[in-house]
Amino acid sequence: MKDVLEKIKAEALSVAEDLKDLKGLDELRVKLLGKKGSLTAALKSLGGLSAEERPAMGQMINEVRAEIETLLSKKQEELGSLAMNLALKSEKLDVTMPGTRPYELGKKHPMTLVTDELKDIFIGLGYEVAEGPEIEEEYYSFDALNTPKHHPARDEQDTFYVEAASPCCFVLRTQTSPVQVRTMESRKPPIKIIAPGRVFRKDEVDATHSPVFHQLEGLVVDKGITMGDLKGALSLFAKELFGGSVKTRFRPHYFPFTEPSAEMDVSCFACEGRGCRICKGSGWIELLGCGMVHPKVLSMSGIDPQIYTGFAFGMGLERVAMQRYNITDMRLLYENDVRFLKQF
Ligand code: 2NL
Repeated sequence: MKDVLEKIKAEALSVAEDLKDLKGLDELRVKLLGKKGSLTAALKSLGGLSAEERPAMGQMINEVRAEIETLLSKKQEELGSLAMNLALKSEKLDVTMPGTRPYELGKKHPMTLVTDELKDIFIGLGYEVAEGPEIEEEYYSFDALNTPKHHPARDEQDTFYVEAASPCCFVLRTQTSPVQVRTMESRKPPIKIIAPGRVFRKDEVDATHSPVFHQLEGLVVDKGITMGDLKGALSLFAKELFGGSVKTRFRPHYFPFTEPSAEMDVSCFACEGRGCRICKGSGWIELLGCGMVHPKVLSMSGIDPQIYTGFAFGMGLERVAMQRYNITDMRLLYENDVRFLKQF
């Protein structure tokens, strides 16, 4: 009996020594202490002993059981912390590591920036934004704007004509005015709109010209609109764009679609009117063309010039962008060089 117990103990020790995981430990526990385990078998065999031998042997078995239980629980602790350490190592997550790179965020093009800025200013002054086609009927581009057939602005030298198997002739619009003509045709005054968009002219590319550029025009038509409203609205716009201390002046000019017509200058933002390189010493920078809508233009679009009057204006957006961001060559705006674009 004693030998059997020694053997069980020795086996327990040697197997426990080599245990790698908790599963093996459970198997060992069943093998030794389980219902069919070796120690239980030893306990059962007590029945075959004499009454004198039994208590001593019983005590011995209990001692061995206690020893084995201590051994197993120690082993359980060891294996448990080993498993925990392994898990901690393999499932370690460093939250301070840089993440996977997201898509690089783009930037707005300087043309988009100025267009948005101007739109915001005019929306703030109560204007609606209108849009229209870039390929436009000759009628809306010229006739409806009091620019008759013989007018130099219709010269094929100045405009792209689009050949089309159609009764009317199409051109690439040279200004966004056709958008406003279409608005006058389709609605009754009061009309208060701006039309930003892409326009086309047969210009050679250089530092200040491009055959494709952008314009923003505006149109206000209502009863009793005067040149005073024009000057007030456009001076307010200039102050919003360049700051409250900017001055404006209106010089007489000629446009076929407005009468009277003017060009508006703003006092130079760089030298505040003293005269510098940017304003070429004059203290003023030309910003836009404007005027009172020609009565013929109103009546051609179905608005009675005896009842309604209006003013209109137009400006090149590339020029505004170049002034705003101190860009000296217009071509930079179209080349899409990321080194240039990421500065804005
Ligand atoms: C400029 C000048 C201008 C207009 C555009 C306009 C539109 C209608 C009727 C009358 Cl529907 N006028 N537009 C008026 C004056 C000037 O543009 O220098 N643009 C780049």
